[in-house]
Amino acid sequence: MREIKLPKQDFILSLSEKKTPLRVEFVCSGLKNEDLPASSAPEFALVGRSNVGKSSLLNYLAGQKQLARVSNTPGRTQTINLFSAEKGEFFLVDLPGYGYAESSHATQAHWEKGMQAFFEGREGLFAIFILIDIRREVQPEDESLSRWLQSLGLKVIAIQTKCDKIHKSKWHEIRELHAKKLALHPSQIVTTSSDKKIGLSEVLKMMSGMLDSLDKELEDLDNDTGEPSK
Ligand SMILES: Nc1nc2c(ncn2[C@@H]2O[C@H](COP(=O)(O)OP(=O)(O)OP(=O)(O)O)[C@@H](O)[C@H]2O)c(=O)[nH]1
Ligand SMILES: [Mg+2]
Repeated sequence: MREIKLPKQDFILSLSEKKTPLRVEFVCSGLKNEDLPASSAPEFALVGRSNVGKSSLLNYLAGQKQLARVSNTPGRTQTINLFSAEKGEFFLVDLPGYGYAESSHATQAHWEKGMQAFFEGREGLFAIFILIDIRREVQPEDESLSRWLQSLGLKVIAIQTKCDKIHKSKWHEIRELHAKKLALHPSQIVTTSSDKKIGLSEVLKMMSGMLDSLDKELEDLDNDTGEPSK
């Protein structure tokens, strides 16, 4: 992570106040870490069950319709897809989903193996958005993934998707339930709808907060080792 260029404080501050979509560009796709260019800035990955709305969220954040491929058929995204945001200040990664009914044990095992290597080995990766369909209960796979990612030292935030499908009066209660299952605080959950364009500024605020705490952690590390801080 030390070779990664962090955004400057004024950029992080402007991100926390931003109300418009990000400038996002596709960089490349790959099946594994080695297929991707080396990390040059902090990276956020979108992870979650197939069909939960990862690619739709990426398109929403980017204010574009077809940047990432969206489909009704689970299993649409099959590769690791890297996108640069705000001219390379940070990166977004759209990942294949897990846990759709038709997938075989072999497919699931393959997902786990491929993703494990990615999460453990990707140098710039520091933050994960776990997406949960607001209408669904948190599944055991989501739960163990959240705990495992946190144990790797990655920052984890949950994003509830498709909130247009549930009346607003229920959001608070579901947020508490989802948070508990995912071993997160309710303040680490954002409620969104890519269809109805709800939640963009909250997601950007979360990103800004995560970048800010990464900046502070690296500064503390530098101070601990006696190296001059940035
Ligand atoms: N109502 C509603 N539907 C949504 C929303 N977001 C995504 N969808 C729909 O959910 C389906 C799956 O969306 P994707 O974005 O392809 O889901 P994914 O998580 O990328 O799926 P995989 O690539 O298969 O893992 C599509 O039919 C989307 O139109 C939302 O906010 N509201
Ligand atoms: Mg997808």
